[in-house]
Amino acid sequence: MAIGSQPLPSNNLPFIEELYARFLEDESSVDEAWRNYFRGLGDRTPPTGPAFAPRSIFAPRAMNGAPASEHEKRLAREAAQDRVGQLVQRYRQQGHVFAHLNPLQPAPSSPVSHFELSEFGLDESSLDKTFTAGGLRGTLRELIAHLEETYCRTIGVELAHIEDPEVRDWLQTRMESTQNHVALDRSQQIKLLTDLTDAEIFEQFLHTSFVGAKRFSLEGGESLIPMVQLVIERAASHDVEEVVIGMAHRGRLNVMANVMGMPPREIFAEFADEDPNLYIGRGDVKYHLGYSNDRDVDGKKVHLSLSFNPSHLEFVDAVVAGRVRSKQDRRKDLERRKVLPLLIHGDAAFAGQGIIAELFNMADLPGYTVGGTVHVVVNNQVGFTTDPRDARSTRYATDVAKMLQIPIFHVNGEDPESVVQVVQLATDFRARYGKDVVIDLWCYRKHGHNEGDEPTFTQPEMYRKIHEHPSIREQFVKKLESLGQVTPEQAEEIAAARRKVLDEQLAEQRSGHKRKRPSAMAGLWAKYAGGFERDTADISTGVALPVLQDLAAKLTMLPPGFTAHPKIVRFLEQRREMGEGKRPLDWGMGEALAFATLVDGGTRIRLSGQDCERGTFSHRHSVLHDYTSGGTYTPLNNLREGQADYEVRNSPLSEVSVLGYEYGYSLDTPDGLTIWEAQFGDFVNAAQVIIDQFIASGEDKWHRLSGVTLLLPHAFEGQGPEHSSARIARWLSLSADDNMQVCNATTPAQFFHLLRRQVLRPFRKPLVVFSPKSLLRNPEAVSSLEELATGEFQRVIDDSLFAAGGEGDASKVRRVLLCTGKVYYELLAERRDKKREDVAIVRIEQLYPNPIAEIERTLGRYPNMAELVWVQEEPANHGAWLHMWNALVNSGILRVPLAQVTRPAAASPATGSNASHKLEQRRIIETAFAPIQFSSR
Ligand SMILES: Cc1ncc(C[n+]2csc(CCOP(=O)(O)OP(=O)(O)O)c2C)c(N)n1
Ligand SMILES: [Mg+2]
Repeated sequence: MAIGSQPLPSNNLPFIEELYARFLEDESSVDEAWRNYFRGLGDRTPPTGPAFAPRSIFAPRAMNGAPASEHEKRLAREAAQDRVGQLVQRYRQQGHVFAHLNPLQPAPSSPVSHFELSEFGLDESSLDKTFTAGGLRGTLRELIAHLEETYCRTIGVELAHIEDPEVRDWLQTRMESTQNHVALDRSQQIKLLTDLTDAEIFEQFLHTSFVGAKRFSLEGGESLIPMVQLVIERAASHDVEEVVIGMAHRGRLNVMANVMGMPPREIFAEFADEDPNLYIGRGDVKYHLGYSNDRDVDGKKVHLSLSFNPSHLEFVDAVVAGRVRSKQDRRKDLERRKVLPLLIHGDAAFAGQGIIAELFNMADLPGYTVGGTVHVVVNNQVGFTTDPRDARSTRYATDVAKMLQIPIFHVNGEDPESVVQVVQLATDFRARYGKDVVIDLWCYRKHGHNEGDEPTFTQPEMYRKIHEHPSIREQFVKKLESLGQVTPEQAEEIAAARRKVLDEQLAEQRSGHKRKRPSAMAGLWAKYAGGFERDTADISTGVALPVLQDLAAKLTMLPPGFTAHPKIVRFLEQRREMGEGKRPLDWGMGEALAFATLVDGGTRIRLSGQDCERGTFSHRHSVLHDYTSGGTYTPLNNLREGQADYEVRNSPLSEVSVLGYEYGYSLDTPDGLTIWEAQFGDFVNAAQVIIDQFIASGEDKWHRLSGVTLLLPHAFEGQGPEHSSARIARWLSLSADDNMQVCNATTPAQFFHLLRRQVLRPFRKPLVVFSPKSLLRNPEAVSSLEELATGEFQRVIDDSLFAAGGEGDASKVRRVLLCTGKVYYELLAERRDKKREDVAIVRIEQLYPNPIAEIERTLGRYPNMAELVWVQEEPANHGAWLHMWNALVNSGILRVPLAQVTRPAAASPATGSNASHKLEQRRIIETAFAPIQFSSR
């Protein structure tokens, strides 16, 4: 019926007519599916008549002169027609509910109709009448059979939430014109069988060769392997040149061996784990490692990267997205077609982890889109020991994806042909619309959560079925046998060939092959270094005065006809005066000149964070808005032809996904400055997993470097417990092995040099900056242009009163106050008030890596120092005190007693009362200058 008699989606008539007109002019201008359809129409006359007739929502009026009975008959016919239309719609919208998705349930014997005819006012008497509805034409019986086959077989599709009729039509046409079948030739069938065999044999081989070792077997979900292969192949046909894959534990080793092309002997060497000295305190487990390789797909090269991944489920997704965006930007692939992110999820994690919703929210944002991600949920219907009933409130594990206007395909993983069909639909959808797409791959988990786990404690019934269940490969072999495509001997040959390869690889490994974890330091990264800071020379980060003056002038010019906000006019005027040397530079100008000199010198910058275009504290104004037209202008992107890009993006209101994204961006941008700014530093703990699992430990675990830079506004200014502290102590407790740089600059010049140092040194480490709030406008926290023109970032700043050229006499100093950040200016004011020339104030601008040598050198300049006092405004357990105490004591440089002045240790970082804050702050400043009882005396 339907195909032979040309089913026609008619619910978007103008669209179809336009397509048809285009087809008549030039056949190649329309999609293949439409081309075939229109060709089938035959005589090339524009279609008219019932199939194209728009349906009226009004009942037609009686025609003049027509006999009443004719009119009534016609009304009845039209009413029945409408009811059939509703039935067609219902299949399209809800057919998935009846699809046979769960391989552990028997396939239903095909019913006539899953929907009750009576619900639509129809009955069996209509079954053999002909209808035209929803673009389909045939008897009701034929229509139902057609729709059952398309929507209720082993593919269930959700598209009712998609508002755009063109998108729904495209999907419906693709599915209904084939009844969601795909014709596979023998070579494709053999390829599928080979992939399934590779997947199964690999797990069996590990099972017997490394008994009891954890591998998170893919068995029960082997279809993942052909599915991923097909995504890559289909993507290559759409000219995708790179695929970045993010996935968790389940089946990861299988993907490494059978998709990524990692030699199995390398995986076996990881299992053997023979050298206990190799990774003491370092490295990661084998099912977290990354890998990359080139694949040849029909003569096209596709580069594959599997991102390393922590145990924390789903967080890598944000990192993959950022990596993809960086790769696209580097290729200038602004249509975002050439690099494809492929994320493989678990059913429980996908439904449970909130970062999934955050990422879907980012999917279409101009600053974050990656042109669509292909998501595959390996839905084994269990999460560790937890049933879906206890794991989610939704029907499907994928329901969160319905927040986007994208199709969700559910497929029974035991129907390889359907697996091929959904991969084609999904990958073509991404290529056509540049949006995400989700495949929910229904399968089961043959063993427990890992190989040492007993699943029948908690899922006895399910596992009774699983134990009796033939593998996907066995079932597919049977099917191919019945089709006469393969003999049992041929199927066994494929398996034997695979076993032979694995045997050889194991023999190689056992005969002394040493594991070679791939180096992450090739290609783009070859020029950069991690390791220890002491191994990297400092470089001068000054910029010649005339260049600074020229850039300052360009930063403050507006294009002709641009009307700036009156306050912005004044802001630019002040910045111009700073550039002309008529005014000292404030913090914002220090930052703007750091950015300007970098992009002018060819270094790309990406800055993202909540409201960072203007800046939370209105100090940045990177993007200017025309006061009359609303147009925008970004001075940092208009410095000169050929400059590097300055990309600044207001982010969605999320920390964890955005920081993960920017970290990912930094992984593929060693030659650029990638910055994430928190609204207030206090909120950074919403991204704690990205900090602990990636930023702090990525180099240790995976030897992957990142220069991601975090700006975390921090200081005690009476704004309460959640607007005061970026929790310095926590950052310092994560600091070891020179894993990151933790800094607290106090002048615009220092910030300027710090930002430039971050990208101009070949040393790549994450940088955490406790950035200021009140200092942004403190008239003392200023610098001169000359300070930007010469020198470098100073890890420790000596007291200028006693430094060369200062008025003080260092020999009179008895007490040295060590501090970091904004409290310095308060201590300075107090010393001025108290006229205390016996107290020096030394600023620690780099808290980690510990600048012990610089501290020792600085303290050595005070020959009569008798007391060393660490002063901080944070409670004792929240600031740098414990870390500094530990570092100073262990360094052995202390010659005098050390004391601390801090707020008392506290559960919450700051008081909610402004008055209490002021009293506490006063006490700190006063105590810093008062006699102190040294406990060590
Ligand atoms: C954020 C996080 N919480 C908890 C865990 C512990 N954990 C590891 S695997 C797992 C179950 C995952 O289930 P699912 O997502 O369905 O994947 P499957 O193992 O079934 O493939 C859990 C809870 C984790 N790794 N990460
Ligand atoms: Mg699961």
